[in-house]
Amino acid sequence: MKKPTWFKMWPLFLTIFMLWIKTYIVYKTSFDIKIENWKQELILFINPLSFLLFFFGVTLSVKEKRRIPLMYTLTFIASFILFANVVYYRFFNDFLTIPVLFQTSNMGDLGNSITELITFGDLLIFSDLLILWIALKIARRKEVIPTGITILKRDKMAYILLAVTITIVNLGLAESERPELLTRTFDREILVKNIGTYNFHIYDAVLQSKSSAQRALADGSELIEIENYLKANHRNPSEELFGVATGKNVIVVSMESLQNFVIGETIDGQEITPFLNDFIGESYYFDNFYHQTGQGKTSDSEFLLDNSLYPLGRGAVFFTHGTNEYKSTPEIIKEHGYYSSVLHANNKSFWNRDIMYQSLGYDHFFEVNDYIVNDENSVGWGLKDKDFFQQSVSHLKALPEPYYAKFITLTNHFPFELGEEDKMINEYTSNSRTLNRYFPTVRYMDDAIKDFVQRLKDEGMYDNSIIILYGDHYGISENHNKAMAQFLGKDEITPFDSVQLQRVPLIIHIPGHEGKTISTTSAQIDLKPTILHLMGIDTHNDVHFGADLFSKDKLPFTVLRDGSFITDKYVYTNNECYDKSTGEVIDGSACEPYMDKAKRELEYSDKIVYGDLLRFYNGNNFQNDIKGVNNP
Ligand code: GP9
Ligand code: MN
Repeated sequence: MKKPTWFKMWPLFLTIFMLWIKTYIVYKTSFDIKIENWKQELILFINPLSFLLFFFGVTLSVKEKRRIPLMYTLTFIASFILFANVVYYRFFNDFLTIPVLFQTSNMGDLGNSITELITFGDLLIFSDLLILWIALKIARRKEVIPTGITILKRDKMAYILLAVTITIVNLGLAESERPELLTRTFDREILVKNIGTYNFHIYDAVLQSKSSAQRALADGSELIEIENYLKANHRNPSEELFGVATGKNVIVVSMESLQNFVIGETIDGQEITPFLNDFIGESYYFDNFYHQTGQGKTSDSEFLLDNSLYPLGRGAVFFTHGTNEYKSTPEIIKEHGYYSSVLHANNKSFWNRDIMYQSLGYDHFFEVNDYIVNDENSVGWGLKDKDFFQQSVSHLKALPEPYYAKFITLTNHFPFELGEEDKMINEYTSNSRTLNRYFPTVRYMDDAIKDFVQRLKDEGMYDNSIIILYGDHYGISENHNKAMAQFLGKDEITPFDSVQLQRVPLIIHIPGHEGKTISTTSAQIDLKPTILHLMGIDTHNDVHFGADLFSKDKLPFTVLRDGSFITDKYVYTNNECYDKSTGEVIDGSACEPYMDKAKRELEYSDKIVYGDLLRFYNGNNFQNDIKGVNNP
C-alpha cells in the first residue's frame, strides 16, 4: 500500500488554517456582526473554511514547483480582500460589493482620508505570509520540505470530499438559521454571517455578471413596444384632484405587514385599529387595494411606490438591480422643487437601501444611526414605532419644504414581539401563535400612527401635509390558514380567499377633503401616478404601469407578482377563474380576456428592469404623439 501524502501537504493545511483563524478573528474584531445563539457562532466560525478549502484546492492541480508560489499568491489575494473590507467597513459600516467598487461617489467620501483610515495594525492581516515564509525556510533547512512529492489522486479526492462536506454543513446550517437566504438576499451582514466574507464576494460577482449580461444584450429597441403598450393604457387624472397637493408636503407611511382584514374588526370587543378606523372616516380609503410584492417584501413595496414598475419574480430588485437607471418619484419631483427623504430606523444596508436610494434619487436617508436606539426603546426588529415617530419629527422639521418623506415602520413585523407594557388588546386564541400575536402589534402600530398624526397637528404641520398610509405586504402567510379561517369565521381558506387576503389598507388624507371609500380594484403600482397627479405633475411622459387611483377611467384590474389577477368581477389564481362576488370557481373563459394583459404587464416591466432600459429612454419624446387626445 502506498504511503498517504497527507502529512506532506502540511504547508497547504497550515496556510488554510492560518487564513481561517485570521478571518474569524477579523470577523470578531473588525466587523460588527450580531450573534444571537451558538448556532450562528458556529456558522460564523466554519464559513471561511468552506471557501478556503476550494480556493486553495487549485494548488493541487498545478505542477509541484508552482504550488508554493501559488499558495503565496492566493494567500495574498484572500488577505487583501479581508483587508479591503476591514478598511471599507471602518468607514461605511458595510461590506464591499462590486457596484460599490465602481461607485465613485462613495469613493469620493473616502477621499484623501484613505491613508488615515489604514492603521499600522491592519498590516497584521498579512502576517501569515511571513509565518508561512519562515515555516518553509526552517523546513527547507531541516529538509522536511515536501518538494518533489506527487500528491496521490486518492488524497486529492479525499481533499475535495472534505471541502464539499464542509460547504454542505455550512450551507445546511445557514439555511436552517435563515431560510431562503440566497434568494431573499436580505442584508449583507446576514449574508456574510452565514456564508462568509469570501463566498459573499463570489455570490455578489454571480449576481453582477448575470445582470450585466442581461443588461449588455439589451438595446433601446425593446422600449418601443413597451411605450406603445403604456400609451394605450395611460389614464387621465381626475380634474378635481389634479394638483391639490401642489407645494404641500407629502408624508408617506409604509405600515409594516398590515393587511386589510383587521380594519374595522375587533378582538374581545376591542377595536384592533381604532385610530385608522377613525382616520378612514376623514380620508380617502381604498378597500380593494392589493400589495404586489415578491421576495423583496418591504423593499418591493417601496419599489412599486416610487417607480410604478413591478418588483422581480425572484430575489429583491433592490439588491439585484440597485444601480439601474430609474425615473422614480424623488427624481421627478425634484424638478418641481421637492426635497425627498426616507426615515427608517434600521441598518442602512438592509435591503441594499443605501445604494438603491441613491439610484432612486433620494436626497436624504435617516437610518439607524440617526436615531437613539437602546434596549428600553427597542423590541423585535429594533426601535419601537412610537419612539421612531417621536424622534423622526425633529428630522422632519429640519427638511426643506416642500418635501416628500417616506416613513417605514417596523414593530408590526414577524414574529410580532411586544412588551407587556405596550399591549393594548388581548392576543387572539388559535393554533397559530403568529396570528395570535399579530393583533396586539397591529394595535400598537395603530397607536403609534395616532400619536404621530397628533404630533403633526401640535407642530402645525398637519394642514400643510398630504398623508398617505399603506400596508407594505401580508403579515400572515398561508401557513396560518387554519387560524385565519377561524378568525374570519370561514370553514377554510380557499385560493380565492388567499388572493383577497393580499389586500392591504391604503388611506390618503388630504386636508379639507371629506372621507370617502373607493372600491376600485387597485394596487401599489398605482401609487406613483396618483401621487404625481396630486402634486400637479403631468405624467404623459412618464413610464409607469399603474394608473391614477382617482381617475374615473381607471381600469379595475390588478396583477399580483405571482401572476394572479383581479378585476371588478373575477379573480384568477392557480389556473382557476373565480367569481369575485361568490368566490366560486367558474369557467375559465371569463378570465381569458385578461390573461394576456396580466402576462404582458409583468413581462414588460421585467424587461425594463433586467435590461436597464430606462437608460435609453428619452422622456421628452415619450407619449408626445397622443397629446391632445388623452392630455387634459
Ligand atoms: C427592514 C424592514 C422589514 O428594514 O423593512 O423588512 P421586511 O422583512 O418586512 O421586508
Ligand atoms: Mn415589511
